Amino acid sequence: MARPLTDEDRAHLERAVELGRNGWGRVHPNPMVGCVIVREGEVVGEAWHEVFGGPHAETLALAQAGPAARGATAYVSLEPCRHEGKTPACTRALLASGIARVVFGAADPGAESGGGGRELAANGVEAVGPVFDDARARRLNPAFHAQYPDRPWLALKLAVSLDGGLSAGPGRRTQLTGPEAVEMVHWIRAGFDGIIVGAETARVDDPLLTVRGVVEPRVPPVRIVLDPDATLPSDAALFDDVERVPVWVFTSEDAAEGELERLEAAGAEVHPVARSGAHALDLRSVMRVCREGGLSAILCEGGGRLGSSLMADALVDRLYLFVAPSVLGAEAVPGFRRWPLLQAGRGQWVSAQPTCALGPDALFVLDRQVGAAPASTSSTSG
Ligand code: AOF
Ligand code: ZN
Repeated sequence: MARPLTDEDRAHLERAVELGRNGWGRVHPNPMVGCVIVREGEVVGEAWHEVFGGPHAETLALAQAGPAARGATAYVSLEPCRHEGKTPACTRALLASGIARVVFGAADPGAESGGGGRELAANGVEAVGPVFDDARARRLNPAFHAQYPDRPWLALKLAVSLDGGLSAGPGRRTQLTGPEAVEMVHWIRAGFDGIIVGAETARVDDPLLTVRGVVEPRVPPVRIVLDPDATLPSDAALFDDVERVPVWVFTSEDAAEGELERLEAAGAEVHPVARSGAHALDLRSVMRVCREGGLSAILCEGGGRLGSSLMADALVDRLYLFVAPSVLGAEAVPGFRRWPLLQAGRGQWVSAQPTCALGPDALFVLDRQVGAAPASTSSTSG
């Protein structure tokens, strides 16, 4: 019979979650997982899943603990796997070590990897979990738990002024946030396998969209541009290091053949999809192609029109909302253009992480509550 969790148990489990976060950008599409081993109140092992394909958190923590694992408690942020994947099953390693008790946070939903808790219990280990409900599990490893068949898990990054503006005026690049927020954006990018922008943003900002921060992603995210009329210039900065980091350009199926060839010659992988209206692409088709192309988590970085369309189509799972303490005034491009639609029951947003101060700016991380997504409506891009 499993004992109820103490405050100490919960603190060790939270520490395991915190350790797991060190895997951001490195373990994707695997989940981030941390493990703490405690014997008689003393921590004898602490580790995390460090890189995709590498040893799991439990294996590394057990190696640290050595013989001290016998009779100890292992706290793991995810249910220990029971399958032989790229690495041996963690349930086997835990059983072999003589661990007496395992407390795990989230359930592993995998058909083969899941069920480790039951297997441990059947073999005489006191197994406690899942301690976290589905909502907490999704907040920690959203793309891993979402696994949508027809689209990637999608986050939208927005930086707005106090009065909700994106830039000082149409076609004007406005740097709203400070260097701390910019550094955070590079950290966020590292955990995604694609970064998507509209053609207007690609033209006006001429961004690189590469990751240039403290975390070097295991696989650099693909740069994706939605460009219905195939107008992205061949000398766009995106193409500078296209050999290292791919560029995908989505155009409409009726874009001029010569322009598609020009973009391919510049180094782009071109994906023609159906239009939605005169100036937009069908976003669901774009998402399907991304998913089929192996992207399980993508980050949209603008512009306002694309972000609003993704919101209107209920395709946004997470918002990274940066708010800068400036006022842009009446000429500003509004960040929340079509957001009133959300107020008609189109989604509830809940805080996924504590709000954080980044120099003068604030970052809110909000997740759409599962089950709050309505059917798709219109699509546009820009
Ligand atoms: C754990 N501990 O640290 C992680 C787990 O291909 P593999 O062998 O690396 O297995 C990947 C799967 O294992 C992954 O999809 C998830 O179900 C689980 N991840 N499990 O016990 C860990 N990273
Ligand atoms: Zn494992």
